Amino acid sequence: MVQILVINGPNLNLLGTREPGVYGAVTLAGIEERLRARAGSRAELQFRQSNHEGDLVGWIHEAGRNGTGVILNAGAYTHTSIALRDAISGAGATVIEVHLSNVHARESFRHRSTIAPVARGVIAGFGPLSYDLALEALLDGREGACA
Ligand code: CA2
Repeated sequence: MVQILVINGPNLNLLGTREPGVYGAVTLAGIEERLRARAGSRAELQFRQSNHEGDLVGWIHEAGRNGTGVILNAGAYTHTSIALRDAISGAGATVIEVHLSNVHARESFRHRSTIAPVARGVIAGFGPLSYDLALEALLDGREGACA
């Protein structure tokens, strides 16, 4: 069975409680529920969330060691963390970077991602569907890889 680790970073535990205009009304538990329904028997999913950068680094190392694909919403660490970038490249983890919002339509500090260059791909702007699309991309494998 394909193993996939879904990692959510800082403040994403607040989803559904504030800023519905930006992130919608969905909770993290709601995202987990719909992703599990979509995966069905095609993949075994693990969900983790932390507000601490070191936790995310450790989980990426673990995924690299185990050959587990990662769906990563690193939250604001996306825009700041060289440690996360180094963890992904150092561990050799296959990571798809996801965002609920279209970060490129927001403040300019959200346009830059430290992790995008070492991610397998980036999906942003589709709300919870961003996670579903990342799941499909991981399950599809590397055949369609571009640049
Ligand atoms: O759009 C995304 O998924 C983001 O990764 C969300 C991050 C943001 O820093 C990125 O630029 C884009 C923020 C997550 C915070 O989520 C909250 C949810 C509800 C209330 C407050 C924050």
